[in-house]
Amino acid sequence: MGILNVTPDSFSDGGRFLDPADAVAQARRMAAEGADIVDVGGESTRPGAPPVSADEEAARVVPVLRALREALDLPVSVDTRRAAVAREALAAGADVVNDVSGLADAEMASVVAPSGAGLVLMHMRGTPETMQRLTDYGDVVDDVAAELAESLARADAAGIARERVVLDPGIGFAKTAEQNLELIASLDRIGAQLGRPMLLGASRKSFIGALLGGVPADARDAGTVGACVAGLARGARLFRVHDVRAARQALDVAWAVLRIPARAP
Ligand code: HH2
Repeated sequence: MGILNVTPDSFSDGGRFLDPADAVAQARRMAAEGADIVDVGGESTRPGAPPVSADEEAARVVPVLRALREALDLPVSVDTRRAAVAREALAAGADVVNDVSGLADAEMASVVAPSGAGLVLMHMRGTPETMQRLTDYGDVVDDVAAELAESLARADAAGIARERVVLDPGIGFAKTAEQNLELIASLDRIGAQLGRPMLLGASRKSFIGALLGGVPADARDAGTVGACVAGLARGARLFRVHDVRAARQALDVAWAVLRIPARAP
Protein backbone atom coordinates (compact mmCIF):
# COMPACT_ATOMS: atom_id res chain seq x y z
CA MET A 1 0.00 0.00 0.00
CA GLY A 2 1.67 3.19 -1.20
CA ILE A 3 1.11 6.34 0.89
CA LEU A 4 -0.17 9.45 -0.87
CA ASN A 5 -0.77 12.26 1.62
CA VAL A 6 -2.68 15.20 0.15
CA THR A 7 -1.92 17.40 3.13
CA PRO A 8 0.24 20.45 3.79
CA ASP A 9 1.61 19.02 7.05
CA SER A 10 2.15 15.23 7.00
CA PHE A 11 5.32 14.36 8.86
CA SER A 12 7.16 12.91 5.89
CA ASP A 13 5.54 13.80 2.55
CA GLY A 14 3.41 16.84 3.53
CA GLY A 15 2.84 19.48 0.85
CA ARG A 16 4.26 17.48 -2.06
CA PHE A 17 1.11 16.07 -3.67
CA LEU A 18 -1.61 18.68 -3.12
CA ASP A 19 -2.07 19.20 -6.86
CA PRO A 20 -4.04 16.28 -8.42
CA ALA A 21 -1.56 16.10 -11.33
CA ASP A 22 1.35 15.64 -8.88
CA ALA A 23 -0.70 13.08 -6.95
CA VAL A 24 -1.40 11.07 -10.11
CA ALA A 25 2.28 11.15 -11.07
CA GLN A 26 3.26 9.87 -7.62
CA ALA A 27 0.60 7.13 -7.76
CA ARG A 28 1.90 6.04 -11.18
CA ARG A 29 5.41 5.91 -9.77
CA MET A 30 4.26 3.81 -6.82
CA ALA A 31 2.30 1.46 -9.12
CA ALA A 32 5.40 1.00 -11.31
CA GLU A 33 7.41 0.24 -8.17
CA GLY A 34 5.02 -2.53 -7.14
CA ALA A 35 2.21 -0.98 -5.09
CA ASP A 36 -1.02 -3.01 -5.17
CA ILE A 37 -3.08 -0.14 -3.75
CA VAL A 38 -2.62 3.59 -3.13
CA ASP A 39 -3.82 5.13 0.16
CA VAL A 40 -4.96 8.75 -0.17
CA GLY A 41 -5.12 10.83 3.02
CA GLY A 42 -6.28 14.42 3.55
CA GLU A 43 -5.54 14.84 7.25
CA SER A 44 -2.23 14.45 9.05
CA THR A 45 -2.59 12.15 12.05
CA ARG A 46 0.96 12.57 13.35
CA PRO A 47 1.13 13.04 17.14
CA GLY A 48 -0.11 16.51 18.09
CA ALA A 49 -1.59 17.29 14.66
CA PRO A 50 -4.56 19.69 14.79
CA PRO A 51 -7.78 18.33 13.24
CA VAL A 52 -9.03 19.66 9.90
CA SER A 53 -12.73 20.12 9.09
CA ALA A 54 -14.52 17.40 7.12
CA ASP A 55 -15.15 19.92 4.33
CA GLU A 56 -11.47 20.77 4.08
CA GLU A 57 -10.46 17.12 4.17
CA ALA A 58 -12.97 16.16 1.46
CA ALA A 59 -11.87 19.11 -0.69
CA ARG A 60 -8.32 17.75 -0.56
CA VAL A 61 -9.01 14.07 -1.31
CA VAL A 62 -12.00 14.01 -3.68
CA PRO A 63 -10.31 15.71 -6.69
CA VAL A 64 -7.32 13.39 -6.26
CA LEU A 65 -9.52 10.28 -6.04
CA ARG A 66 -11.36 11.32 -9.21
CA ALA A 67 -8.10 11.97 -11.04
CA LEU A 68 -6.69 8.60 -9.93
CA ARG A 69 -9.84 6.80 -11.04
CA GLU A 70 -9.50 8.30 -14.52
CA ALA A 71 -5.76 7.89 -14.90
CA LEU A 72 -4.99 4.55 -13.28
CA ASP A 73 -6.32 1.03 -13.02
CA LEU A 74 -5.20 0.57 -9.42
CA PRO A 75 -7.31 0.07 -6.28
CA VAL A 76 -7.43 3.18 -4.13
CA SER A 77 -8.14 3.56 -0.42
CA VAL A 78 -9.12 6.70 1.44
CA ASP A 79 -7.43 7.31 4.78
CA THR A 80 -10.10 9.01 6.87
CA ARG A 81 -11.81 8.77 10.25
CA ARG A 82 -14.82 10.84 9.20
CA ALA A 83 -18.00 9.31 7.76
CA ALA A 84 -18.79 12.46 5.76
CA VAL A 85 -15.42 12.27 4.01
CA ALA A 86 -15.73 8.51 3.43
CA ARG A 87 -19.16 9.01 1.84
CA GLU A 88 -17.77 11.50 -0.70
CA ALA A 89 -14.65 9.44 -1.29
CA LEU A 90 -16.67 6.30 -2.01
CA ALA A 91 -18.83 8.27 -4.44
CA ALA A 92 -15.60 9.42 -6.14
CA GLY A 93 -14.50 5.82 -6.60
CA ALA A 94 -12.54 4.75 -3.50
CA ASP A 95 -12.35 0.94 -3.18
CA VAL A 96 -11.36 0.80 0.48
CA VAL A 97 -11.88 2.96 3.57
CA ASN A 98 -8.82 3.07 5.85
CA ASP A 99 -10.18 4.26 9.20
CA VAL A 100 -7.40 5.00 11.70
CA SER A 101 -10.00 5.40 14.44
CA GLY A 102 -11.52 1.91 14.04
CA LEU A 103 -15.08 3.19 13.46
CA ALA A 104 -15.10 5.85 16.19
CA ASP A 105 -17.41 8.04 14.06
CA ALA A 106 -20.87 6.62 14.79
CA GLU A 107 -21.91 7.06 11.15
CA MET A 108 -18.88 5.41 9.57
CA ALA A 109 -20.04 1.76 9.62
CA SER A 110 -23.37 2.60 8.02
CA VAL A 111 -21.59 4.57 5.26
CA VAL A 112 -19.18 1.73 4.48
CA ALA A 113 -21.68 -1.15 4.79
CA PRO A 114 -23.81 -0.59 1.65
CA SER A 115 -20.82 0.45 -0.50
CA GLY A 116 -19.26 -3.00 -0.70
CA ALA A 117 -15.86 -1.36 -0.14
CA GLY A 118 -13.06 -2.92 1.85
CA LEU A 119 -12.33 -1.62 5.35
CA VAL A 120 -9.11 -1.22 7.31
CA LEU A 121 -9.77 -1.00 11.05
CA MET A 122 -6.79 0.50 12.86
CA HIS A 123 -6.31 0.67 16.61
CA MET A 124 -5.86 4.01 18.29
CA ARG A 125 -6.96 5.78 21.46
CA GLY A 126 -8.07 9.40 21.71
CA THR A 127 -7.19 11.74 18.87
CA PRO A 128 -3.86 12.64 17.26
CA GLU A 129 -3.71 15.55 19.73
CA THR A 130 -4.23 13.40 22.84
CA MET A 131 -3.10 9.88 21.90
CA GLN A 132 0.46 9.98 23.21
CA ARG A 133 -0.93 10.51 26.74
CA LEU A 134 -3.00 7.30 26.41
CA THR A 135 -0.27 4.67 26.43
CA ASP A 136 -1.21 2.87 29.68
CA TYR A 137 -1.92 -0.77 28.91
CA GLY A 138 -2.02 -3.93 30.99
CA ASP A 139 -0.63 -6.20 28.29
CA VAL A 140 -0.36 -4.03 25.17
CA VAL A 141 -0.93 -6.94 22.76
CA ASP A 142 -3.99 -8.29 24.60
CA ASP A 143 -5.44 -4.81 25.09
CA VAL A 144 -4.97 -3.78 21.44
CA ALA A 145 -6.53 -7.09 20.33
CA ALA A 146 -9.49 -6.56 22.68
CA GLU A 147 -10.03 -2.98 21.45
CA LEU A 148 -9.75 -4.09 17.80
CA ALA A 149 -12.37 -6.75 18.58
CA GLU A 150 -14.71 -3.91 19.64
CA SER A 151 -14.16 -2.20 16.26
CA LEU A 152 -14.80 -5.50 14.51
CA ALA A 153 -18.04 -5.91 16.49
CA ARG A 154 -19.17 -2.46 15.30
CA ALA A 155 -18.49 -3.55 11.70
CA ASP A 156 -20.39 -6.82 12.29
CA ALA A 157 -23.36 -4.96 13.73
CA ALA A 158 -23.57 -2.79 10.60
CA GLY A 159 -23.56 -5.87 8.37
CA ILE A 160 -20.02 -5.49 7.01
CA ALA A 161 -18.87 -9.02 6.13
CA ARG A 162 -15.67 -10.10 7.88
CA GLU A 163 -14.07 -10.88 4.50
CA ARG A 164 -14.06 -7.15 3.75
CA VAL A 165 -12.02 -6.25 6.82
CA VAL A 166 -8.28 -5.99 7.50
CA LEU A 167 -6.90 -5.09 10.96
CA ASP A 168 -3.98 -2.85 11.95
CA PRO A 169 -2.40 -2.42 15.42
CA GLY A 170 -1.82 1.31 14.78
CA ILE A 171 1.93 1.69 15.11
CA GLY A 172 2.66 5.07 16.75
CA PHE A 173 -0.96 5.76 17.68
CA ALA A 174 -1.19 5.85 21.50
CA LYS A 175 1.91 3.61 21.69
CA THR A 176 5.41 4.05 23.11
CA ALA A 177 8.41 2.98 21.02
CA GLU A 178 8.70 -0.24 23.05
CA GLN A 179 4.97 -1.00 22.65
CA ASN A 180 5.32 -0.59 18.86
CA LEU A 181 8.04 -3.25 18.86
CA GLU A 182 5.95 -5.63 21.00
CA LEU A 183 3.00 -5.23 18.64
CA ILE A 184 5.06 -5.89 15.50
CA ALA A 185 6.50 -8.97 17.21
CA SER A 186 2.98 -10.23 18.04
CA LEU A 187 1.03 -9.53 14.86
CA ASP A 188 0.38 -13.22 14.26
CA ARG A 189 -1.17 -13.57 17.73
CA ILE A 190 -3.62 -10.71 17.08
CA GLY A 191 -4.41 -11.98 13.58
CA ALA A 192 -5.02 -15.52 14.82
CA GLN A 193 -7.20 -14.30 17.69
CA LEU A 194 -9.40 -12.12 15.50
CA GLY A 195 -9.24 -14.19 12.31
CA ARG A 196 -8.38 -11.36 9.91
CA PRO A 197 -5.25 -10.37 7.93
CA MET A 198 -2.98 -7.80 9.58
CA LEU A 199 -1.73 -4.56 8.00
CA LEU A 200 1.48 -2.93 9.27
CA GLY A 201 2.01 0.83 8.99
CA ALA A 202 5.51 1.45 10.33
CA SER A 203 6.88 3.59 7.51
CA ARG A 204 9.36 6.27 8.68
CA LYS A 205 7.74 6.42 12.12
CA SER A 206 9.56 7.85 15.11
CA PHE A 207 10.31 4.50 16.82
CA ILE A 208 12.54 3.76 13.80
CA GLY A 209 14.31 7.08 14.24
CA ALA A 210 14.74 6.33 17.95
CA LEU A 211 16.28 2.91 17.22
CA LEU A 212 18.71 4.48 14.74
CA GLY A 213 20.13 7.25 16.91
CA GLY A 214 17.58 9.92 16.03
CA VAL A 215 17.78 9.94 12.22
CA PRO A 216 15.13 12.19 10.59
CA ALA A 217 12.05 10.87 8.74
CA ASP A 218 13.69 11.07 5.30
CA ALA A 219 16.53 8.80 6.46
CA ARG A 220 14.34 6.00 7.81
CA ASP A 221 13.59 3.93 4.69
CA ALA A 222 16.14 1.19 5.37
CA GLY A 223 14.83 0.98 8.93
CA THR A 224 11.31 0.82 7.51
CA VAL A 225 12.30 -2.14 5.34
CA GLY A 226 13.62 -3.87 8.46
CA ALA A 227 10.31 -3.30 10.22
CA CYS A 228 8.35 -4.63 7.21
CA VAL A 229 10.42 -7.81 6.90
CA ALA A 230 10.23 -8.43 10.65
CA GLY A 231 6.47 -7.83 10.45
CA LEU A 232 6.13 -10.26 7.55
CA ALA A 233 7.93 -12.92 9.56
CA ARG A 234 5.50 -12.30 12.45
CA GLY A 235 2.30 -12.37 10.40
CA ALA A 236 1.73 -9.00 8.63
CA ARG A 237 0.36 -9.40 5.10
CA LEU A 238 -0.21 -5.79 4.03
CA PHE A 239 2.34 -2.99 4.38
CA ARG A 240 1.65 0.75 4.22
CA VAL A 241 4.86 2.50 3.06
CA HIS A 242 6.26 5.67 1.53
CA ASP A 243 9.15 4.03 -0.37
CA VAL A 244 7.35 1.34 -2.33
CA ARG A 245 10.29 0.04 -4.38
CA ALA A 246 12.45 -0.78 -1.37
CA ALA A 247 9.63 -2.42 0.60
CA ARG A 248 8.34 -4.43 -2.37
CA GLN A 249 11.77 -5.82 -3.25
CA ALA A 250 12.60 -6.70 0.34
CA LEU A 251 9.20 -8.29 0.98
CA ASP A 252 9.24 -10.32 -2.25
CA VAL A 253 12.64 -11.77 -1.40
CA ALA A 254 11.83 -12.31 2.28
CA TRP A 255 8.55 -14.03 1.36
CA ALA A 256 10.30 -16.36 -1.11
CA VAL A 257 12.28 -17.66 1.88
CA LEU A 258 9.70 -17.44 4.66
CA ARG A 259 6.99 -19.33 2.78
CA ILE A 260 9.19 -22.43 2.99
CA PRO A 261 8.39 -24.13 6.30
CA ALA A 262 11.29 -24.35 8.76
CA ARG A 263 12.58 -27.90 9.15
CA ALA A 264 13.14 -29.53 12.48
CA PRO A 265 16.88 -29.51 13.33
N1 HH2 B 1 -0.38 5.68 9.83
C1 HH2 B 1 -0.60 6.96 9.44
C2 HH2 B 1 -1.74 7.28 8.70
N2 HH2 B 1 -2.63 6.32 8.34
N3 HH2 B 1 -3.32 4.06 8.34
C3 HH2 B 1 -3.14 2.79 8.73
N4 HH2 B 1 -4.02 1.83 8.39
N5 HH2 B 1 -2.04 2.43 9.47
C4 HH2 B 1 -1.09 3.34 9.85
O1 HH2 B 1 -0.13 2.95 10.56
C5 HH2 B 1 -1.28 4.71 9.48
C6 HH2 B 1 -2.43 5.04 8.70
C7 HH2 B 1 0.38 8.03 9.81
O2 HH2 B 1 1.41 8.15 8.89
P1 HH2 B 1 1.49 9.13 7.62
O3 HH2 B 1 0.30 9.04 6.74
O4 HH2 B 1 2.77 8.80 6.96
O5 HH2 B 1 1.64 10.58 8.22
P2 HH2 B 1 0.59 11.72 8.60
O6 HH2 B 1 -0.40 11.16 9.56
O7 HH2 B 1 1.43 12.83 9.19
O8 HH2 B 1 -0.11 12.15 7.32
